[in-house]
Amino acid sequence: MTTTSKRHQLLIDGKWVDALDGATIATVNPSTGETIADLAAATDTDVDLAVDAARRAFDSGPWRRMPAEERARIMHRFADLIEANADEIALIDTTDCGKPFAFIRDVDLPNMADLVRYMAGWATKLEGRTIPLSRQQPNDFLSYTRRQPVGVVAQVIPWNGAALAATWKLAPALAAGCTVVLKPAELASLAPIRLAELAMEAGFPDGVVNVVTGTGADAGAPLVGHSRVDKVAFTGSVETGKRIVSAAATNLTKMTLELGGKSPVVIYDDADLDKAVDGALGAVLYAQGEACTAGSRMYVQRSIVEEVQERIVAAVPKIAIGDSSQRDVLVGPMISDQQRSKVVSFVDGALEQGADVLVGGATVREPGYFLEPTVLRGVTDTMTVARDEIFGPVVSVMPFDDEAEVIARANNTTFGLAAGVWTSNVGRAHRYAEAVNAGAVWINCYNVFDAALPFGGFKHSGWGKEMGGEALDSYLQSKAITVSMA
Ligand code: TXE
Repeated sequence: MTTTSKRHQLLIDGKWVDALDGATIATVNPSTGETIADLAAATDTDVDLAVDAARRAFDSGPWRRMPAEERARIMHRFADLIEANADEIALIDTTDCGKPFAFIRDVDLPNMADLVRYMAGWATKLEGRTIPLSRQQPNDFLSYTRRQPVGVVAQVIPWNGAALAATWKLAPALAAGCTVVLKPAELASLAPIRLAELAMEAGFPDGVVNVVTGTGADAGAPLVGHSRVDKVAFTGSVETGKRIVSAAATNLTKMTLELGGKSPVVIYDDADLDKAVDGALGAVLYAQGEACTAGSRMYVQRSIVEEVQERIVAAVPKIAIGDSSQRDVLVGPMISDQQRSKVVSFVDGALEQGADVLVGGATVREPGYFLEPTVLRGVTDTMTVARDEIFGPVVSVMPFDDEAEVIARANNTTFGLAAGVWTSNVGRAHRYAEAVNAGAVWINCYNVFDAALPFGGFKHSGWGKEMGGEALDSYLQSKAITVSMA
């Protein structure tokens, strides 16, 4: 523990408390390797208390019963507080998870405030329908639907962009009238904790937002398998996602999942190459590749491969790598030494299989967990580096010849989260968008997110959506009510 260490607690029923057994885990700044705080390490008994608090707040508390306008007003106050504390939240998050400050402050924070306000707007518009019964006279029965919150929600989030992940989860759940137990990742819990403090300040009633920090095994597993939880919302790896689906199956808990990706980015020979090369590098290097949308397969039309590679070789050394809290840094550290080793092993594996490094590849600046942006060539679609999620600043440049071929190769993956294409041919761009199996498609751009735009994957990339009206649907259930008018 350093002198700057701080000890953080669990939020249960509106109070900040230690774990019952007093256990803590250290959290580290990946830019320096230094311990920056100690987190309360929850276990099943703490999780029980948090779920009980959320249960009480849902079953008998004021949250779901208050007029929707009041719920919206508290959410608007929360959004105001997020905005007022944006610099601080961004600094906490970058120091904890290594995502560059500029991306968190200038991209994530505005989106977070927008999303809380967008969802606050929905709180007053959760309308049902009146449905005429098809075999009855119009005046025999009146049938209508009401939309009601699903109940207590367990939300388990990862470490990459923890402030954003927490907000994507909290905002729709709260707007719907659910109560929440949030389990941040053990590697990056500080920004979610700060957000929870702001939520309390905004005036959410006790027990509506609860936070249990701790490991996946000790805090996450008992939470997602809990019999008094009505829905689980998870973002993280496919492996953990599958484990959570199995754990929740016993109670038939409802589930949404935002899992990994292996997103293809296609550059046609008619693309504006200044924008395309910049955009395609940004697609994979955003947050040093620790992003679920990372465009780690770059398909380049054969006639321009040489030129694109020359541009990449010229561009990559100019990218600022360093301490993620510095405003001009674009590539920060990997979250941990273990994550960096995992990414390096993808590169080593590709080299053993016959690929070579076009540019980058070195680990840099000990003691932080830095890795140079790394561009590979000579990669084939069957190599592990082209098939598995890397979650690091590594991309493979792969030539293609024609449209049918590149669409088939883009879709030759178990994932389906995102896809990009750069071309000046409008028809070709829309044909790609139609054919590619991905929940988000970006044409001549990448990683454009908006509070109103649903985001979520096909295939092994997940179930359900974040943001947009569709995110709200998974926190609501509709009830059909029929009245005899006889
Ligand atoms: O993820 P996990 P990890 C990928 C990425 C990374 C790898 C491992 O490739 O290298 O996953 O990262 C909680 N029950 N992604 O181990 O395990 C855990 O505490 C309930 C991609 O950090 O998925 C954390 O809060 N919860 C991904 C959260 O799950 C459990 C983002 C995510 O951890 C649990 C993150 C359990 N049994 C990693 N086990 C993306 N694409 O966005 C763990 N957790």
